Amino acid sequence: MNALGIALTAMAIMTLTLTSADSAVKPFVETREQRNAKMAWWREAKFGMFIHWGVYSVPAGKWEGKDVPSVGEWIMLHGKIPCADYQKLPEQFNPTKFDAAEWVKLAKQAGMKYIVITSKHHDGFAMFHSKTDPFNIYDATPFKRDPLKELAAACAKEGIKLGFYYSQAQDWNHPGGAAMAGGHWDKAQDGDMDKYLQDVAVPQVKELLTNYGPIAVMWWDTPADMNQQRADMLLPLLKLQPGIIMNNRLGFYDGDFGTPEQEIPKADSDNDWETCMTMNDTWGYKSTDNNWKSTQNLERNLIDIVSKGGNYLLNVGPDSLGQIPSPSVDRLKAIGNWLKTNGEAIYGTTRAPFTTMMFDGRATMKDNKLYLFVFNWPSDEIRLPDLRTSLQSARYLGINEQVDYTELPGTEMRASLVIAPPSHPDPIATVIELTYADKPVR
Ligand code: JFZ
Repeated sequence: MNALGIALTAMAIMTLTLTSADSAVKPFVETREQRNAKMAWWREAKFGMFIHWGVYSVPAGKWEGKDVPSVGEWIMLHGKIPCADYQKLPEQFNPTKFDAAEWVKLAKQAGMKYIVITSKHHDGFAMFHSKTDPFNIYDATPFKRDPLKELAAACAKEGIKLGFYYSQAQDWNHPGGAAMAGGHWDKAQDGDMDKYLQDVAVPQVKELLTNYGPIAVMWWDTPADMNQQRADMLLPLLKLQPGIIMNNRLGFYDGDFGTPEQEIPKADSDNDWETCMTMNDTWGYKSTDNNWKSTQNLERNLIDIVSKGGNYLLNVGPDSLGQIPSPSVDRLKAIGNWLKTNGEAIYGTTRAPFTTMMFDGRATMKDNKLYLFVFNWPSDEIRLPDLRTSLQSARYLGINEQVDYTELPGTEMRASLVIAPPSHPDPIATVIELTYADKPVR
């Protein structure tokens, strides 16, 4: 098996542990009401921007002229790059095109309600002005700016929630930091993990939760070698941000939401979850990766996820100048455009009252409304299962046409519905809003 194969196997094993509701312990004591209040904005939001940005955007997938077969942000491990060599990269990192306001505007234009950005990935390089350690974008680069400060200000201005990704356990550039998929390869990495946590992770998370205003999400990652005692060093820091929610990758403890990665779970569940996904095949920028998913695919993923009760955290990987790749920008703008007319059927909705669809599409609901998303129309008509309430009206959200529908007589209040195709279906999904007398349940 090659390096990528090994990494993929390791990831497949991790999927099992990170997406299943295992025996993890609840990290917080809270009532159902407190939890619902805390999760309310996130459940309403549905769609967020993930940003993987770090000094790995400088090599951008290539080391000594050769392609390193891995995702961009894992280049140090898969290239077995010595710490001393990797630590020279920041000298070349000067993202003068970085514009926090532009990124936040793009997220907003895409219809995204929150941003989660890598504050420190597994390479140990802090993307903020950390007083803990000079291996950071302010002290170690010619850039001399703190992008997270700028992003926090721009988010506050535009009403976008901000979350931080922080690789708490895996750190290849600090002695004692954990490493997965092959372990350590440089003597400089030898050290004590508890000491690393005490000297690096704890003070840095404290900085992140103190110096950047309101932080909505803490997005931990790869809990290699974490145990209760280690998690307990970090968990209390969340008290610095009342109302903050965290994912399920701290280790030992359960999180507020699950993190299926690059996949949309099949089963519906009442738990909160967020699918994170790339638009091409890498999280961190890679100059050679042009395997972009289509707008239709990304948009239908959002619909699929929301219809199953989840959130979609869609990734961008800015380059070493601080630019979001233009194929990502184009797709985000197209998605936002579609959401302008169809967003009502997405934001603040919950999963559909039925799981088996009788047509090629999905459904969501909100109060007394049911939203149908028809991906592909059959030549004749689509049908809906019986619901325990009566239909009052039907309209298309995105197309200017009357819905041609017939209610089939059923028992009282249990009519099923037949809808004829519109003359101009939407290639992403034709959205129909059905208004009922009551909450549409089966
Ligand atoms: C992790 C990181 O290693 C990766 O670089 C990226 O940041 C991604 C969002 O998260 O990768 C993982 C973590 C968990 C699984 C797979 C990849 N998993 O549970 O399958």
